Amino acid sequence: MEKSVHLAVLGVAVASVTATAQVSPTLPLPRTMDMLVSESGFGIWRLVDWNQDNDFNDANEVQVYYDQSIGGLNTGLPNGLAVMANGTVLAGDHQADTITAMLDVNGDGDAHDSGEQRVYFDNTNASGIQIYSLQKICVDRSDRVYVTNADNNMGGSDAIYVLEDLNGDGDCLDAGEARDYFTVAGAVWQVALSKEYSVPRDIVVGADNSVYYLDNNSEAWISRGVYRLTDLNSDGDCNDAGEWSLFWHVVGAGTPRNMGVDDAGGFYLTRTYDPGHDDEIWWARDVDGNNQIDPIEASIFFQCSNCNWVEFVLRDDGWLLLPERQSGYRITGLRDDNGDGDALDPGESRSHYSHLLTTTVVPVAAAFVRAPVLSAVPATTPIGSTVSLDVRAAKPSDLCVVFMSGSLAPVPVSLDPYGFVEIATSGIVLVGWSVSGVNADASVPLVVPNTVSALGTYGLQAWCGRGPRFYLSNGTTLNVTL
Ligand SMILES: [Ca+2]
Ligand SMILES: [Ca+2]
Ligand SMILES: [Ca+2]
Ligand SMILES: [Ca+2]
Repeated sequence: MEKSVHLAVLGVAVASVTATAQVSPTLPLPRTMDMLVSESGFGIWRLVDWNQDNDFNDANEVQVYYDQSIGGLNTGLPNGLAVMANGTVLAGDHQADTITAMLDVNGDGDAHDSGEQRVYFDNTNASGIQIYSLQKICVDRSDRVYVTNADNNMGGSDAIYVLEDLNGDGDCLDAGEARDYFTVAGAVWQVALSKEYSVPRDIVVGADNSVYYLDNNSEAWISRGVYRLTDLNSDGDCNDAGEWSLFWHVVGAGTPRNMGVDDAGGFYLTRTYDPGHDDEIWWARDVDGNNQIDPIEASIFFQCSNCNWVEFVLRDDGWLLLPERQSGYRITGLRDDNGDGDALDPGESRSHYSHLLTTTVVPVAAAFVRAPVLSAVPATTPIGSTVSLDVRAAKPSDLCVVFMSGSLAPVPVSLDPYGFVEIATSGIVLVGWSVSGVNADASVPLVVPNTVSALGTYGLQAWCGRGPRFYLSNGTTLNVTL
């Protein structure tokens, strides 16, 4: 069904209609733009590849997004970093166990201005949820925030909490807005052995809409690896029978540290062999659909004898970016260009950032700013009808201008530093413009002439932004029929 395809593209908006809506399993990764990198005791950097040479080493490419000494709210040790659908940046502090929300409302490139930062969650919340050792956060397609908590002998439980701003006031401090999503049964500090029963660490939402978290305990009691959480009875948690299962048992010496998931349901897992920092990335996919990774389904994607990756993020163009603290501060990019299942071939790994070349960033966590997304609703329409060209911009109050030409471009054309022109570059016409609302949504109507000469397929693309940062959306098509 064509319509469901477009609803899927607009998955965030669709899924927010009802809190329990199940989302199509074919949702793409969010379109990505600039890279955000958090630094302990500082805040958030914004890395912009202005000259689009696939690195962040050129002039002005390392910018301050949020300096806690200017913004006023401390981001502390920001272990968790995630970006919501309307561009709000969330930073989870591992020390104070708070989450700070930041949004560049006035479009000047930072989140220092009045009203641009607020407490999104802390332990004063009216729901009574107490976080003792915030590990990581992630956001699902309905803007629900998942938080991993490891008690680490400081109290509380090894658990996953879910935060949801039900009253829309911009935080999750109100009653009922934070709740237990999953508690690891029996997970208490093992006093006699001074060991953790479990350590929930990284967390992602999979292409199947299940939540996957990495438990990197020492395997003294329960298996180490990736667990799959699926709320089968839709009661809002995964504590019921059958809702929790070991998805990927990670055996052997290397401690799993971070993970990511791609559009095709592929899982990436970094492993470290401290203290020598021989790091590896493993890739796996549940090919036979038995809801677990069998040994034959996992293989090595990359290895490095002198790495210490602290984070792992996937960009929508296929690059995996790995910020690290080892032999200096750097970001390595990996991409499997020859499709053989690894990034070990010549040219498949390259430096995207080195502190030796530009401003020093000491990375803790990373995430991407979302790029604008355009869809025509419906994408197939008869002559004489009106189509809604829906844009999800990178943030509220962005100008969104929609253009059209006769087709998509055979090959996207780079337009530094604004992304790629994905529609045919001859015969481009202006369709219209709009300004995104508080949810970063904008809509431009297109009236299709009621004439057979309008029949055909067209290419459409949006140009969105404000202040210094404009960016092109994806290209999409409109098919006009009788
Ligand atoms: Ca660059
Ligand atoms: Ca600002
Ligand atoms: Ca609220
Ligand atoms: Ca349940």
